[in-house]
Amino acid sequence: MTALFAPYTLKGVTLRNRIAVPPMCQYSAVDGLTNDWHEAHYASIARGGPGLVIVEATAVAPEGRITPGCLGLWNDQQAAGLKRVAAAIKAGGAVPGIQIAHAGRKASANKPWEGDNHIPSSQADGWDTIAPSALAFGQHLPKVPKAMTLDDIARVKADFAAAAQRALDAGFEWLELHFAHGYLAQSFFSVAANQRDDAYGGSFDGRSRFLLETLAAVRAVWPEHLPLTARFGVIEFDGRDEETLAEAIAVTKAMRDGGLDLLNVSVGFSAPDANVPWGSAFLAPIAERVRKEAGLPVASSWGIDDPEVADRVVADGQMDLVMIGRAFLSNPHYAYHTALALKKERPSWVLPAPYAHWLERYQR
Ligand code: FNR
Ligand code: 531
Repeated sequence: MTALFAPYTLKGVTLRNRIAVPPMCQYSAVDGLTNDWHEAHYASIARGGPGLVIVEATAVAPEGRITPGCLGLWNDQQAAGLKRVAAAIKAGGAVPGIQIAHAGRKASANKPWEGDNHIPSSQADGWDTIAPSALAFGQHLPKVPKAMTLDDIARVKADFAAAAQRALDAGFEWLELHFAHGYLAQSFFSVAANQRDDAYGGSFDGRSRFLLETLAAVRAVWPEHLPLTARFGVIEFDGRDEETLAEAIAVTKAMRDGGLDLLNVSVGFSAPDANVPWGSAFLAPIAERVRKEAGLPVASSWGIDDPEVADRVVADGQMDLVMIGRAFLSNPHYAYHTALALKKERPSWVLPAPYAHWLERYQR
């Protein structure tokens, strides 16, 4: 049994293997609603063999979408569409997960192939953005957000809890809070983006408060037997890596104590001038450090699609789950082909029975 294809149990959920598909925006929604594309896309990925499929960043409020094409989970109609997506993922044999998010000052942007730029609020499909402080991200996202009031903060925390409840009712079994990639929660933690002088800014405790209180609000509605996880940028590659990592590990310990079951280790992307050392599995050593020092299971991603590399990062204890994204866009059966590449010939360990039965008996 290779490490990568060993089942994984967290709380009351068992994944058929260690391969997870991380959230990947599809920019295909209207008013936050799913459509045939989302059902076809997620169904195709799930039946290709991963243990877990996490639905793309899904906004907890209209102004929390990154683009007008993002999914939302702030009303019952959106929940009804996502219920079908969760069922399609489960039918494929994968555990259905969803990432709930608020884009903060990175919201109101157009699609990457339309420029990845802010849409002016004066345009029909643009809106005013909110953030910890009235500081723009910069470069292609120049809009200055409104600094959130304490009422805004309370409302957004409640929006996360309400979206978590809707996700549970829609049949999702794995929840990921989007605390990474320069969006709202990450920007509260960032010394560059958060220059508040009240209880939600300044010191480490101040900059951690929004994350810990949002986690607590979601923990109160998300059942103990289902994994409650977060994706969090633990490093910014901005020249302050040691300080950032030390603080990130400290807040991760606090989240673990607050009921977080697993951390999806990622990059902060809090400022446009990061010097990210892109490369095969470049985050794996960082994930390993968080796993050991914060003492909780971790997942991570970024260029881990080579079968031998994916198997090794799990076998070496660097992470418990491997998040493999773009490889699944080019090959929805990536998990099955990786099983073959690792000389695990038993499709029944990877694919649903209707496929496994015939593939098992007619191996070429
Ligand atoms: C992403 N990524 C991403 N991450 C996240 O936390 N929420 C999201 O909704 C998205 N959306 C998204 C869309 C698209 C088109 C891409 C390519 C990526 C990041 C993604 O989950 C993953 O971490 C990266 O793609 C790196 O992993 P791979 O693709 O190198 O395996
Ligand atoms: C970040 C990314 C950067 C470089 C390569 C792939 C992905 N993602 C973050 C996504 C949106 C798209 C870009 C989210 O977290 C929503």
